[in-house]
Amino acid sequence: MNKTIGMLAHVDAGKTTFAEQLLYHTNSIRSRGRVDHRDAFMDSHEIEKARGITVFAGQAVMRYNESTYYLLDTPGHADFSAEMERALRTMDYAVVLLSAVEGVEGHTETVWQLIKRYGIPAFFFINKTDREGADAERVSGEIRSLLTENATDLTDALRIGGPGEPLLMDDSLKTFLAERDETLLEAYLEERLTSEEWNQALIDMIRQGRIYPCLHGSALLDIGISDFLEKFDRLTVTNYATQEQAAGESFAGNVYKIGHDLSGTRLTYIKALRGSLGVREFVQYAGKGSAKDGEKSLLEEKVTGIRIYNGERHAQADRVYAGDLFAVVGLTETRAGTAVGDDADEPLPFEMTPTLTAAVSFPPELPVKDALRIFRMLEDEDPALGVVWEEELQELQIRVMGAIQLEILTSVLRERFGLEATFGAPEILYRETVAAAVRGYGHFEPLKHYAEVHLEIRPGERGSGVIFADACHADDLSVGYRNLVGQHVREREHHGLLTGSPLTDIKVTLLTGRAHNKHTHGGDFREATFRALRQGLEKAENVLLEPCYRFRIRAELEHMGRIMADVQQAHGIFDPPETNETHLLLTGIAPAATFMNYGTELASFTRGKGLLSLTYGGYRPCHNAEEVIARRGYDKNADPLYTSSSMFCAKGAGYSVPWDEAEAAMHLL
Ligand SMILES: Nc1nc2c(ncn2[C@@H]2O[C@H](COP(=O)(O)OP(=O)(O)OP(=O)(O)O)[C@@H](O)[C@H]2O)c(=O)[nH]1
Ligand SMILES: [Mg+2]
Repeated sequence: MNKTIGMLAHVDAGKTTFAEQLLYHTNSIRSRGRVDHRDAFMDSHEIEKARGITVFAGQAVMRYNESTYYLLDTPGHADFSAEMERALRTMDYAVVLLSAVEGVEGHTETVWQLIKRYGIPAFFFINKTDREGADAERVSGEIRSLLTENATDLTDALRIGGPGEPLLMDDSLKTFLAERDETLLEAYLEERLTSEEWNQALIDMIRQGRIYPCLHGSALLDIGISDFLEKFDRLTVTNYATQEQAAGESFAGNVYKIGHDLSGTRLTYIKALRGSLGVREFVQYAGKGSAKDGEKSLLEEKVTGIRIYNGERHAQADRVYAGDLFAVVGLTETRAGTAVGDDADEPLPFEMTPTLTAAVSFPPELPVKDALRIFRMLEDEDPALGVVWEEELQELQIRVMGAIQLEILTSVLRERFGLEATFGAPEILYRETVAAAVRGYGHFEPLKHYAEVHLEIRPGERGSGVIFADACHADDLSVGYRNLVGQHVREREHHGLLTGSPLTDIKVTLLTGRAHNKHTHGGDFREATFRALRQGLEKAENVLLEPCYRFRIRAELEHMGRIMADVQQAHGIFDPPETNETHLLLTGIAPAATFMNYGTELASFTRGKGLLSLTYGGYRPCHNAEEVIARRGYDKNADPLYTSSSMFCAKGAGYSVPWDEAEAAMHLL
């Protein structure tokens, strides 16, 4: 049986140490490395060793009893949440680690929300029971009161019998299960279930996410690890087709990561969900352009190699099957988070999205195209990086989650590419949209050029980005030119008028346009489209948007007043607070700008007991738009990329018409 499992937790809970133990216990590695000694198998990158933290979701393979396990270790730092989320989505079962001293922490809550979002069954492991102040029972109580009522400790309540014999449950565990299942309750009261049947009920309830088993021990001192392994192995099942069955089915899988090996070979990491895939076979998937164009352009490419990664090393495979986790060579346009194969389901969009932007500086002697090539490669691996090259400003920008991510990027650039880059202070990534529909007109006609474009710009749904539609009559403009307008609308993120931030959540419709059969040249429609867009914005009510976080705050009741006042002060909004005798749960939405560092403040006045978990909450109208606009000092009339005026031609010479007169001068009505 193939099972993909992974470790998730707040930073430093012991994920990597725990993974190391599992590998050692299954004879997958000969000696136990240690994070503190810089020789942990899963923290194989230099940067990870040097800092003692996990940055990249590493993977390893182990065999235990009848099963093959693909083991994923994930980063615990919030700045690397996107990497964590990519790994999480491929897991059949998740293992959430907590420290028996610190208990549930802010990021544990974030991890937990994602586990629920993707419906992944999970186990808890309360680690570090060797430390002073450790209290597994208290932490298991915290899990129940803060995360899920359906968690139960199996360390003592479930005993391992002999090999092949069922696990033995004590009465408290049976009651716990029976309380959560009516048919089980009846059977329990009538005492008609065998041990095997109880085992099966437990397995099913875990798999359905109705029960979350909890175990405890010390990864560092190897306490409770073999117990965890045996119980975990017996209580988890997957139903991937057998190799014989899979061989007869068509292939489908999810891409969970893009990487490059040391020689620069592009790797597509795939989790196979159905069927099988062999070297030299072709796979079908939606190409890179698809996301931008809104329509699917299907690509078919040949698999030239398959690798099973285990730490830094890999083994070649000729064929892989449903449930396998592997890297494929030969695919050029795959993207993390998308499906490959025949009619595979498109996975959910990612939840973790950067809210900051930073400018990149690199040595002037490095040609821009070389710098761009490197950043495009990194963006290929981490699409959240959103690399933007502002040609006219000669500025490279990226999107990031936080300052630690920038530090790591600096090291990655130095070690992998020998590039000494520095980053400007990360700033909030604002965006702009329009409040109501407007029409924009653009005309471009210097001597021997010609293009005219009429657009409608209307507000779209939040989170929809920029959508293009073509409503132009075929008699007005040939399909080639109409497509060209669409391409220019989508080819880059367009600047808004207020701050020059990217436009979003708008629908741009081509109403009509005109070309000249002699004078229209390449580039003319780009000019006319950009001018039409800009002319429309001049007339529109422009709205500045800011990124927000969805927050969850857990704290003791006594802090309720202070916390609610703080949220209001930060221009956040909250749902009705939920309370029990001791604790408060407050959820809501707050601007990233005012709330991103609230965790530190909360920790200080709650003496470390208050928990803040932040996930991306989308864009909303900016709470201090005027202030931001003034601070940015963007001059809409001096943007080298855009102008809202149009060009007309008279007596053999082109002349410019300002936006507020251009509409009347258009050739088409
Ligand atoms: N006392 C004690 N220390 C532990 C235990 N498990 C891990 N540690 C220590 O805790 C620190 C963090 O351990 P890691 O395994 O790197 O934690 P992690 O969750 O992988 O951390 P990130 O990958 O950075 O999120 C290291 O110094 C470990 O030696 C344990 O059971 N007991
Ligand atoms: Mg780690």
